[in-house]
Amino acid sequence: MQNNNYTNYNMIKSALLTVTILASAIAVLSVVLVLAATMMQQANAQNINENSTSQATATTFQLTATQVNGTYLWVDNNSMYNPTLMLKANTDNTISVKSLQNDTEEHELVVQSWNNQTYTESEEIEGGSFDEVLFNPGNNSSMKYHCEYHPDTMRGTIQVVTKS
Ligand SMILES: [Cu+2]
Repeated sequence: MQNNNYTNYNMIKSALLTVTILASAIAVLSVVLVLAATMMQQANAQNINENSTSQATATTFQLTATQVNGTYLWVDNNSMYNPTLMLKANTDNTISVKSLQNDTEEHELVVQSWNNQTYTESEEIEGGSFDEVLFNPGNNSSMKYHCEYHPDTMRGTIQVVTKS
């Protein structure tokens, strides 16, 4: 009788211990998860901030000639089609143009004033080739760009940003 009680007591004790350990483990795990989620949110917020600042002060731009439903467009690294390029004033900006491997059409970037004066143009690109244009927009506030061969669809605006 005494022994039985003792065994029962031990069983209850170990059961309680198991429940306590499990509960603590779950508590620790949820704290870790909440912390991880908070840290990821902070990292994301930081990334967004970094992106918007780097965009305002960027001097390197990437345009790829791409086709969407049979229409040629320029696309940047953020999947923006015919993006507005925020070039830095009085600075040498680099505009890289790239064509896709399977693209047999030729493309050529042309940067112009609003009254069609050509400031600069790239080499012709096709079939995966690329070119880089170094361009200083001076003090102009805005201008435009297009593709020599697809001027109606591969076209966009250039904003010249003075802040550093
Ligand atoms: Cu083109």
